[in-house]
Amino acid sequence: MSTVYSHLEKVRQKKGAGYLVLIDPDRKNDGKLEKLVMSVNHSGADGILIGGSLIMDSGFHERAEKIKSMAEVPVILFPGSVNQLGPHCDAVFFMSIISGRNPTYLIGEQVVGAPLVKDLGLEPIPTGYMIFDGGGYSTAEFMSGSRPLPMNRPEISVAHALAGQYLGMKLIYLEAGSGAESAVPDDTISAVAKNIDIPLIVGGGIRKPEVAAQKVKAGASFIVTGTAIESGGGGELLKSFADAIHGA
Ligand code: 1GP
Repeated sequence: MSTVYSHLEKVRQKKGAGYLVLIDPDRKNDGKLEKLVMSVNHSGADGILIGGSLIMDSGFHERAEKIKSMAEVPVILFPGSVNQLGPHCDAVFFMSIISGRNPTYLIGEQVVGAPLVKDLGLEPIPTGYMIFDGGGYSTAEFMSGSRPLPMNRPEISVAHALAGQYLGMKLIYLEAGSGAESAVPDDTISAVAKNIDIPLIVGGGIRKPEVAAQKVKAGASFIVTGTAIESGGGGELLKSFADAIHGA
């Protein structure tokens, strides 16, 4: 059976790296969803992530359904909490915040969510999530109550990513936080990429296609952008991101 994980692996093998666009199914994107998903469909991006650290109303699942119904690429749930689990996706990043020491986000939410993932028949993709200090107090950091990794100590990041791999994670996600002032630095990405054998996702604070390409050259297997699409960059910007990432 073809899985979303095998799709991601194929993208990585064929294109060198992939582009995932994050759409936050929050009320701030109400009324814009159709345009956002159409832009992604026509951009050459390899998948859509849906999720957010904090959702400000009860419309998450309705918007997720809308996104899934229009998407022409796989939709992966990137949940900020167990409340975001639902049927409107092809797979879920089954994440543990391995950079933190908060048991709720290391194993607590996962125990609550696992039976729901099974009941919904979702494909879980075990993902080691590592939050960095991107220069401000990010929502992900605040909501998870976890201390972020320093940007300037690559050896600490390598040790965490290796621990994630040895625990059986299938992906490692280096997160600077949505809208971060600074993206995860190239030397940290390359140190981690050289030491692990599983795909490496990098996101947070990547605003320009050339920066995305630089992160791929450093060793990222997938780039995530969220703010870029929400800030009105439109289809052209997404296409430039996809081209830069695939061409790097
Ligand atoms: C956040 O990594 C993603 O979880 C995307 O970040 O919104 O800064 O692109 P941006």
